[in-house]
Amino acid sequence: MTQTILLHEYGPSGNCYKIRLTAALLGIRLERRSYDILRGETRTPEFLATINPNGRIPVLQLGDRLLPESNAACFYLAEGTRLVPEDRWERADMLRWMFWEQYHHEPNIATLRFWLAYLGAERMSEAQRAQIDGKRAAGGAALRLMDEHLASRRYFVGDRLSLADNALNAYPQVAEEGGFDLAAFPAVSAWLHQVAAEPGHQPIDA
Ligand SMILES: N[C@@H](CCC(=O)N[C@@H](CS)C(=O)NCC(=O)O)C(=O)O
Repeated sequence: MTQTILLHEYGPSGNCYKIRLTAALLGIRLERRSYDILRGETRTPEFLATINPNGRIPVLQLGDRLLPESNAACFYLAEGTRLVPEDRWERADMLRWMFWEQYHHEPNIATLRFWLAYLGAERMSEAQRAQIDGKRAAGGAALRLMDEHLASRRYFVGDRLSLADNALNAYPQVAEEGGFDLAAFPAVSAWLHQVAAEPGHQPIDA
């Protein structure tokens, strides 16, 4: 790809990291533009009108085309590469894990991390405080399901790294910031180390 690819992002976000990780593993260069979500920089009229009407990062930009949603952006970068299985069933299975990540994993593990480690007790609303226990239980269930899946496999899909591993690799790296103890999930911990050893891999806080 010769065209400049710009990532609109917030550095600590795991959703943004997934895209940086995909690019790093594939040797794709990304330009980066940062927004402070704690200061509402993705909610300004200008951002909503010109970058993403949904008021969130990440957004991948190529020329005047804009692609929100982390997993769609990863797929754009990786289609036709070793990170997307050639086998039709495995490709669908990869998507299954990426959809699962967005519905069962990220809304619990990432949200709790954001509330506890970034928003902090003073800025948390009553409604958010009331959801902490539920998110901790649901995030623990998601990590347990991953742990059971990985107990007998090296990768989420087939026998090689795919976008499913990328998508699920972000938030477990920092799950302890959300109060999750990774020691309880040994297969997830081993898989995190294994993915971290992939050539080109960068940690979330690089
Ligand atoms: N489903 C979206 C989630 C995007 C998202 O929730 N982004 C958060 C940061 S990780 C955000 O921009 N929050 C700022 C806000 O909601 O104002 C994706 O996967 O990209």
